[in-house]
Amino acid sequence: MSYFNYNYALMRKMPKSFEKEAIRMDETQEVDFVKARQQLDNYKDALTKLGLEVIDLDADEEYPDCIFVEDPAIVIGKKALVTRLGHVNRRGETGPIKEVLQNKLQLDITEMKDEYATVDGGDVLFTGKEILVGLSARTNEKGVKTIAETFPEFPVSGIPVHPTVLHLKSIATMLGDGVMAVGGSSAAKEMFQAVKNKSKFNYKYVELERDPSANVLYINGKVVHKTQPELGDNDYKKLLSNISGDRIEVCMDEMYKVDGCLSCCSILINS
Ligand code: CIR
Repeated sequence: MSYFNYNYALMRKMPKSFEKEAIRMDETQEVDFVKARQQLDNYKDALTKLGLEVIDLDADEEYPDCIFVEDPAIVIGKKALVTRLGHVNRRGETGPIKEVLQNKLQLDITEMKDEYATVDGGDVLFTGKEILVGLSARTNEKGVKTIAETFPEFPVSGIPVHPTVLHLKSIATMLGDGVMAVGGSSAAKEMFQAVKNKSKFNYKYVELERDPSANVLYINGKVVHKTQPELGDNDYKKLLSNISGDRIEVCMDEMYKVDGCLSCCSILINS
């Protein structure tokens, strides 16, 4: 059984507050709300085309970043860990997510109890064999410990995240079974070295020039990746030559202004 086979995706609609209030590392970035919402709609269509049933939760104006559902819960197989998010303003995003995972999808739920532990799902890279967890401004050692306790069937290793990078998955995701895409900035290269040193299994690494190119979705043998203008010609060619199955391109440049990427807008589930 592959852990990358899914039949559901959990998403959340975009609140109007996203435009002005979504947290961003570069505060000069201005979001075009109409474009951003269209990009989220296109993303949902891509998941639907891949055969997933998309559960699309209502927006919550109180939580401008609530579309980034990857962060409030980690789902592996039939288990879900509802996180204590690293950014205090995002902590209230978990309620409706937990409700659906528990009641509709019948997953086995764990909630983070330790009031000092924090995890953002964007730091949690599940390779199919082990869990690599970014130690970042959002995810701490106690959070890594909670992940290890929740998923004792997998080795769990902490990977230092460079201060200029938001999450581990901002620079690395799975592109196929045993294949990892990684970004090429100097910060990403440092993190990649730690991934190679700390991981317990060997992977094929597809090294890309741009960090955002390395955030892809691998679903049911197919890949969702960004568009050629976002990737640049070299990364576009390299990605295509490393994808054997079907693929779908989705533009996420508005999300990127607030540090969002492809993986952060859904939780992929097999239930
Ligand atoms: C934040 O700073 O929390 C959001 N603006 C971006 C979160 C992106 N999440 C992710 O990549 N998993």
